[in-house]
Amino acid sequence: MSKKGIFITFEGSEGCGKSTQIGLLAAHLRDAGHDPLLLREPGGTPAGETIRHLLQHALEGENLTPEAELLLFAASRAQLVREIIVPALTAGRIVICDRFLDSTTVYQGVGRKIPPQQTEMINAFAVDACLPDVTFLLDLDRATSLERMKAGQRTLDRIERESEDFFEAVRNGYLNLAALNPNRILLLDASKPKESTLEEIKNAITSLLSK
Ligand code: Z5A
Repeated sequence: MSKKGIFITFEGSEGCGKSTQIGLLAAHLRDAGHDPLLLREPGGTPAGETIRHLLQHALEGENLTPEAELLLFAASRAQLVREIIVPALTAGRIVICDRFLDSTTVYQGVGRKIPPQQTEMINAFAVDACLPDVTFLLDLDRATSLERMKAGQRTLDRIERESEDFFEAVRNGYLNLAALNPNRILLLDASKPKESTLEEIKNAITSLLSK
């Protein structure tokens, strides 16, 4: 893949503020004359959005096994990478994705306890050489995350109905992943006011754009 653009991903537990920060960062980039492409996972393509519905809301998805769930997230990602992300990066665009392969490593690998070598193999097959340049990990304790989700007042999807142990494992999984990938993953305290988190993100992007 010959790549000229910049690939940015956001990760973290539900309600940690990914969509909020993506919106603020996109506005900042547009003010600076860029035209960022905003995507989400699962989803972002017609096939991916259908897979998203099956994974999160459809009755037909209620009894998905961990293995089927892993493969569906990977299928959505494989389509998104080839149909949208690689062409956009090749055209020089800034691509911002709400979740990417780290979500699979953590939710299916750590949360669903699928062995790491299997999640890694499927992740690698799905993305080929398309890896993020930078990943912002918004870390938030479970209590605050639940408060924020309650304030949003929406129906919980299939994964959001998981146990507290599952979400504790997910949070720890993300923190371990950040420790293992210090050059790519920037760990941010998402309990801070949104403006202060945005400042840290803007600083990191400025240094990336100046390279
Ligand atoms: N999943 C998976 O298992 N494996 C995979 O490979 C992939 C995904 C790709 C997708 O969820 C689900 O799929 C997710 C992981 C799984 N499941 N879980 N559980 P989604 O896309 O439907 O939603 P989400 O990514 O989990 O989170 P979200 O609901 O979109 O939340 P968010 O984007 O991180 O947060 P937000 O909407 O920006 O903020 C939430 C609220 O907090 C909102 O009212 C804000 O105004 C407020 N907020 C934001 N920042 C602040 C600060 N700093 N202070 C106070 N309040 C704030």
